[in-house]
Amino acid sequence: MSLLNPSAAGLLRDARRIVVFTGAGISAESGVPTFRDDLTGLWAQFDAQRLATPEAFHADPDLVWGWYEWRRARVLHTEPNPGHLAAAAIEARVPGTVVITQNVDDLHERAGSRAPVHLHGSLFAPRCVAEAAHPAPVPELAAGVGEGRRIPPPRCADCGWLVRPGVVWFGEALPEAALTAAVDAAVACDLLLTVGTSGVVYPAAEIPRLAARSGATVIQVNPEPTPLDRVCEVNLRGPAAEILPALVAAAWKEI
Ligand code: BV8
Repeated sequence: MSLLNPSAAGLLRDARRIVVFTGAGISAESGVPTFRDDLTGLWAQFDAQRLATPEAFHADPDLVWGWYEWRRARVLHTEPNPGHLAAAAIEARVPGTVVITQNVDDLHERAGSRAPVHLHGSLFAPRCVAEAAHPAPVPELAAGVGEGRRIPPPRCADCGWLVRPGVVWFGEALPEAALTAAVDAAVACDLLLTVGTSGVVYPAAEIPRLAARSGATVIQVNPEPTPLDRVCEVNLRGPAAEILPALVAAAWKEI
């Protein structure tokens, strides 16, 4: 049942078990393109969804590794924005808050979030193609990576196979521990903030829906409507870097 004129700040202030669920939109104002932003330069001719697959990597490892290194370079040259900082502020204020992200950047960590749950892996966790148990060192960025170029991936020091990005590609299973932690947090929470996601990639997109089914209140922060509108109690239309800090200030300034 919708609360009449719910006060999002009041909902946040009164919540005891909070999940902050984020997608590429929370990193947009740090200058990191969202997953659906048109790709530029060398990647302009490709569709992200087709590049983010094992098939694409096996067909052209240098192209796909070059794309991920280009993305990693962009993340290294940017900073967390007030949206990431607000998520960390909620964590600091409400013990037990869980940040769950679909993003592969490290901006939540750099904003102070203790242990974000990475449903789709990380740009900073390369690993052996053959053996997930063979983590690989994060390499130095190759010369010219910023312009977007093909870069041959390194080789695994343990077995000599190619090293791949430590992300979850389309058609790959999510890391079991991360998915279990996300599901447990969604079922247990009383408030879930879904921030900057199109809510169309599964099974991650199921998390806000699961929280709603489990009785939590869901608040969405996104400039655009998404399929998650229908499970949200409150839709805050606008950019995360503006809305989230204002929400946190309103929630706890009122005390
Ligand atoms: C799997 C890592 C099975 C890589 C990514 C039903 C159930 C299960 C699976 C499926 C299913 N139906 C279809 C599938 C298959 C597929 C899928 O969901 N396809 C979609 C396209 C329909 N799912 C999979 O393949 C998953 N695996 O199911 O495996 C399996 C099981 C067992 C054994 C073997 C196999 C794996 C999916 C993971 C793919 N990897 N990322 C990389 O980053 O390169 S997904 C990638 O896209 C992101 O991580 C994210 O999760 C997803 C969507 O991106 P968003 O974060 O939402 O970003 P997006 O650009 O879409 O939207 C940005 C939003 O921000 C917008 O709404 C915009 O309005 C908003 N915004 C913009 N600016 C701002 C803002 N918001 C706030 N402030 C702003 N300033």
